[in-house]
Amino acid sequence: MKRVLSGIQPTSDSFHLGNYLGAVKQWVELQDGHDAFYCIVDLHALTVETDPALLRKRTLASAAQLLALGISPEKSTLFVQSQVPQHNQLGWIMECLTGFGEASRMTQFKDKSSKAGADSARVGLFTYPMLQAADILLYQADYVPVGEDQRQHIELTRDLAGRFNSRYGQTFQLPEAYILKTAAKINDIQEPTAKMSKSSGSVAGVIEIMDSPEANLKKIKSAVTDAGREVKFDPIEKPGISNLLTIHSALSGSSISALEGEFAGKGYGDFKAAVAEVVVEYLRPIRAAALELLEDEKHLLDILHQGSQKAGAVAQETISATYKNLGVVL
Ligand code: ATP
Ligand code: LTN
Repeated sequence: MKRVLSGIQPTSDSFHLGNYLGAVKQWVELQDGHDAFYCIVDLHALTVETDPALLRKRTLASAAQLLALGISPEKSTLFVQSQVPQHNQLGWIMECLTGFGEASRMTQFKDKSSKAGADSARVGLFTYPMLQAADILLYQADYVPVGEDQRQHIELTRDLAGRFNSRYGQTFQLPEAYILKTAAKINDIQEPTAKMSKSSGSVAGVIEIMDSPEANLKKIKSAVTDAGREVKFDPIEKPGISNLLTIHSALSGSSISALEGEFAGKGYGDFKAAVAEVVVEYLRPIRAAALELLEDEKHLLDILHQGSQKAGAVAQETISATYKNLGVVL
């Protein structure tokens, strides 16, 4: 069976529709027929200022949401990064393989460090992609389901794996990014040329899974639209409407062209009301399931501990092989 690995940061109380459509929806689909590992990457979340009580709360909330969205602990291994210390061990080795210039070209680092102000950005933000490479290579993953913004990090991971293999002997599987064309980038609904994001963007532009149905209804009805009045997919001229078409299509399963036909001759208001209905009804049972899961903390912790044990066993095999090939005395 092919291996799949992906990760998500517990940096917010709620995942958003971009996280779900760009990544987690594919995680759920790939559970069938693949050996899947899904990781809540709490160490990555430390690259921004964190509060201990919030980190704990958000890690548990992430687990509850992933389960509510359809990740099954029977089908896949769901775990917490910090509970598997081999991630730090391989992370260091990846840092020692990466060039300073190579790391400086990572666009996520450039974006996030410029927002923080170059001097206050953390060193951990700079080495973030090397820890991510370790996450992936530890599990010998074939596929990494992510949104478009992560493509460069997966390319770096492949480069590092190839470099290690050619210097020290075959050790790592070269992973492939698994990115859907249709939902690779969901945009902010208030600023439809920017990515919907947990850490930036206005609250009004981000559709959160844990938001109340009423709040999401209101947000979508106030989404920014474009000039003209035709509901047509045109990301350059009509970024707002195109983003809403993408969201509707991904959740309802109707094709974009069928939706264009359905709303021909109707105004933006009718269209936004329909998008709101689809989103709110899709998310309603998911939010309820997540809230219910959050009431039993022990059950969530049990699932995560079991996952971390399974993950740790696989990770240890890779670390042993890596150390042996490096010449570390064992
Ligand atoms: P931040 O904006 O704080 O970096 P994030 O919202 O990008 O956070 P992550 O935990 O970094 O969330 O990402 C989890 C997964 O969701 C990744 O695979 C990422 O590519 C995907 N993703 C995030 N935002 C979007 C989006 N707007 N459209 C599609 N996929 C997305
Ligand atoms: N960098 C990713 C989160 C992430 C990840 C991973 C994704 C950390 N480790 C391993 C895939 C595989 C992000 O910012 N979205």
